[in-house]
Amino acid sequence: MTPVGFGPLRRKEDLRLVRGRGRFVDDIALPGMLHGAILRSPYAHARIVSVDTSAAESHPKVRAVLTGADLAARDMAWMPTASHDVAAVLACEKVHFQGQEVAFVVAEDRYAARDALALIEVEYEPLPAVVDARTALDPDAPLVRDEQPGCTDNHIFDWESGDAAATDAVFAAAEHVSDCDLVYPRVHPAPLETCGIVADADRIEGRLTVHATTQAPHTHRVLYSRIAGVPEHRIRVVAPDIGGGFGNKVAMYPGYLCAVVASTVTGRPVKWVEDRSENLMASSFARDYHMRGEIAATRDGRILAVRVRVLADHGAFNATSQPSRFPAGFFGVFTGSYDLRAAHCRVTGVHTNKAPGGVAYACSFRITEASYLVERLVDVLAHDLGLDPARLRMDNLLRAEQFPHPTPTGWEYDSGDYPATLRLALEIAGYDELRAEQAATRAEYERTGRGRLLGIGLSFFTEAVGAGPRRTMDIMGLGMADGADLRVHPSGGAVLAVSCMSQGQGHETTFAQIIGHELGIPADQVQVVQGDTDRTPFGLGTYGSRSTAVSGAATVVAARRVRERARLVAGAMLEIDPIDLEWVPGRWQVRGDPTAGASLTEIAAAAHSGLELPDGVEGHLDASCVYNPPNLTFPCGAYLCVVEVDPVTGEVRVRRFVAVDDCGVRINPMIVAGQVHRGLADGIGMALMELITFDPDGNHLAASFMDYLLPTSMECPSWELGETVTPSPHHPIGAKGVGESATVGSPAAVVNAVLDAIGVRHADMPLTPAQVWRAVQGRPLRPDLA
Ligand code: MCN
Ligand code: CUM
Repeated sequence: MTPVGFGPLRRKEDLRLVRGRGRFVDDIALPGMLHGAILRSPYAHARIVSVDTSAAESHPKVRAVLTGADLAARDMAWMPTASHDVAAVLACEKVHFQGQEVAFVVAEDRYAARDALALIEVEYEPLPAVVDARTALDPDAPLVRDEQPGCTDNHIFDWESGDAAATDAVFAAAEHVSDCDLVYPRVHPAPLETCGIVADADRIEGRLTVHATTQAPHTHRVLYSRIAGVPEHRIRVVAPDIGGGFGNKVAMYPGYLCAVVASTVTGRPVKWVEDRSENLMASSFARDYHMRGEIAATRDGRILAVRVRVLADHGAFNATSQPSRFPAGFFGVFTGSYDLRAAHCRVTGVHTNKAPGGVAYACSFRITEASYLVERLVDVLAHDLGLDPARLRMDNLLRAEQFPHPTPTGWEYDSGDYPATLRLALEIAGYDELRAEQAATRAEYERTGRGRLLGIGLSFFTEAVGAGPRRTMDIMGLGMADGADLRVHPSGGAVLAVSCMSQGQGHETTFAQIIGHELGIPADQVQVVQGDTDRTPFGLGTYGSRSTAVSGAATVVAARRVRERARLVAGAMLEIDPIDLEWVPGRWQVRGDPTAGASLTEIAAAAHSGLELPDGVEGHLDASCVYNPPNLTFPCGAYLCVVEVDPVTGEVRVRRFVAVDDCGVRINPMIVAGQVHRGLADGIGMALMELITFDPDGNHLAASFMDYLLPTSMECPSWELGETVTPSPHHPIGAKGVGESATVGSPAAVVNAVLDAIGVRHADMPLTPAQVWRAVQGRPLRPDLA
C-alpha cells in the first residue's frame, strides 16, 4: 500500500516519464497543423534596410510569412516585459542582438519552413555593437535602444538597498577592509527540452488554445490576452509535461506570439519548437553581474558590514521576469547569513547587444549572484586576515536566538539554526582531518613540484523563496498569490488542482502527499491537476522555488477546510455535536471514545448521499484556497566542497561534496535530495565550465553543447547530504522551498575550494583548466571577454 503523508515516496509521474510516455509540446500533433521557423539576425547590431519575403512566400509549402511590419500593423511588433520595458517580437527598424527574431515562416512541415528562411532577403546596415557592460555607459558607446524616443544612453536603472550612510560610517571606522571585483558570467539554464508552442486559434468559436512550455500558465494567459487583445475567458493555456525549465520557461518569447498570430492568419494550428542553438542564443540567459564587493571587519575577524556596487548586464531588452518592484531581483539579500551592523548595495542596469533575460537558471531572483558575492568575500577576508574560513563563518553566522531576524537591507529571515547546520557539514566532511591532509599534499607538492593540491571550499547560504505577499510583490500588476482547489469524491479519493506547474520537480507526488498528510488519503488516490488554465485556479506559477511555499500552503489550507466540512458531516452522521469530535489522521472520532467515529472515506460517501445535513452545511466536501503568503520562507544550507587541482595542467577534480540543507519540514526527502543533487551539479557546471561569451562584434560563441559545456555524472562526486530542520513559523506545515537552494549555494563552495587549493585570492568563474593555470601564474582572465 502507498504510504500516507510525508516520506520518501517514489515519484508518481515517473511511471510515464521513464517509459517514454510523457507528453511534451513537441509530441502534440493537431489535425492540419503547420510548422513555424524563425529567421534570426546574423548581426548583433544592425539597421534593417529592407526585408523581401516574396521568394519565401512563393515556396510551394509555405503558408505565411510574418515580418515586423506585419506585426506592427496589428500593434504586436513589441510586447511588454515584466521589467517595465518592451521587447521586440519581430524586429522592425533594427536588430539588437545576434539571433534576434526577424521573420516567421509557416509551412506544411518543419523542413520546408526552415528551407524557406533562406529565401528571405534582408538587407542589413551593420552598426558597432556594445558587448562589454563596463563600456556600455561610455559617452561614445553605441546606443542599443535608439529606436526608443528620448534614448540618450544605455542606462536602464539604478537601484539601491540598505543604508549608505550607516554603511560608510562602519567602513570608515573599521580596522580592516577587504575588497574584490567579481564577475558572475553569463550562463544559460539550457533545459534539455527547448521552448515551444502549439497555437490553435479557432475562428468559429473565437477561442485561442495554446500548448506551450511555460512555468506560469495563468500569467502567460493574461499576457496573451493583453498583447493579442483576446479576453482571458477565450484563451486556454496548457502546459503539458515539461522537460526542464530552470527559469528558462518563465518569459514570454517572440516565437510563442508569432505562432499565435500565424495560427490566426492561416486558420490552422501552428507549432513552433526552437532548436538547441536558438535556445542558447536567444532565450532567457542568466547572471551577467559585474560586482565590486567590500567587507569591513575587525582585525580578529568580526564581520561588520558589506558594501556592494553592481553593474548588471540586462542585454538588449530589459526582460527579466521578477517581481516588478525589484529591478535587481532579490539581490538585496547579499548580506547572506551573517550578523552585520550595516550593509548597502547599488545596482546599475545597462543595455548591451546581447539576448535579453537575466532571471533564470535556478537563481531565486538573483540570490545566486548575491550568495556567490558574499561567500566569495568572506573567503577573501579569511585569506587577507589569515583566518580559517570555517572558523570565520562560524564566528559570524546569525545565531538561532536571533530569529526572526530583520536584516540591514529590510528582509525578515523567518527561522534557522545556522551554526548547527555548519557544524553538521564540518562533521560529515571531517574538516580537521581534511585540513591535515591538505597540509601534507601541499608539503609534498612543494618538495617534489608534482602531484595534486587539495582544496577545501565552504559556503553558507540563506535563500528567500515563496514570493509574495502580493502587497509588495507582483508580476506585471498581478499580485503574487496562488490557488488550490480540492475536490473529494464520493469514494474518498480526491482531485487537487493547483496554479503552480512542475517542470520536473515532482509536484504530482509531493502535492498528493500534502493531501495525504492533512486528510489521510493515500497519494495514489489523489490526482494532481496542473498546467491547464481551464482546469486550475488562478495563480502566478512556478519559479523562485515558490510552489511549496505558496501553492503548497494553499493546498494545506484547502485540505484543512475540507477537514472542517468533514467534521460537520461526521457530526450529522454520528448524531453528535461536531465540537465533540477530534481529528486523528484520516478520521473524525468521538472524543474519549475511539470506537465511535467515521473515516474520511465514509464521510465523503455520506457528504454525497441523501443524509440530512444541518442547516448551513452544504453537501460535498470540496474546498479551495487562495494563499497570499505573509512573508518569504528562508531556507539555508552549509556546503563543503573538496577538490584536487593539478597546478601544472589546471585540471580540477571534485572529490567530495557535502551539502547540509535546511528547508524546514520535508514533504518528500527523496525528491528534496534529487533537487539538491541537481543544484549541486549546476554549481560544478557554473564554477568549472559553463559560459556564454561573445566576441567584440557580439557574435555568440556558445551556441551549442560543443561550446556550452554542461556537467555530467563524470564530473560529479557521490553527493554527501545532511539535513537540519527548522520549520518556517508562518508556513502551515513549516515547509520552506528547496528547488534552487543548491544552485544558489554551490558555486561559491566549488570556487572557494579551487582557489583554496592553489592559494589564489580570487579568479573568476568558470575555472576551466586554462583559467586555473593562468590563476596559478598570477594572471587570471576576465571570462566574459573573448
Ligand atoms: N519539497 C519537499 N519539501 C520541502 C520543499 C520542497 O518535499 N520542504 C519538494 C516539493 O514538493 C517539490 C520540490 O521539492 O516537489 C521542489 O519544491 P520547491 O522548492 O517548492 O520548488 P518549486 O517546486 O517551486 O520548483 C521551482 C524550482 C525552480 S524556481 C527552478 S528554476 C528549478 C527547480 O525548482 N527548476 C527545475 N528545480 C527543478 N527541478 C527539475 N527537475 N526541473 C526544473 O526545471
Ligand atoms: Cu530564477 S530560475 Mo526558477 O526561479 O524558475
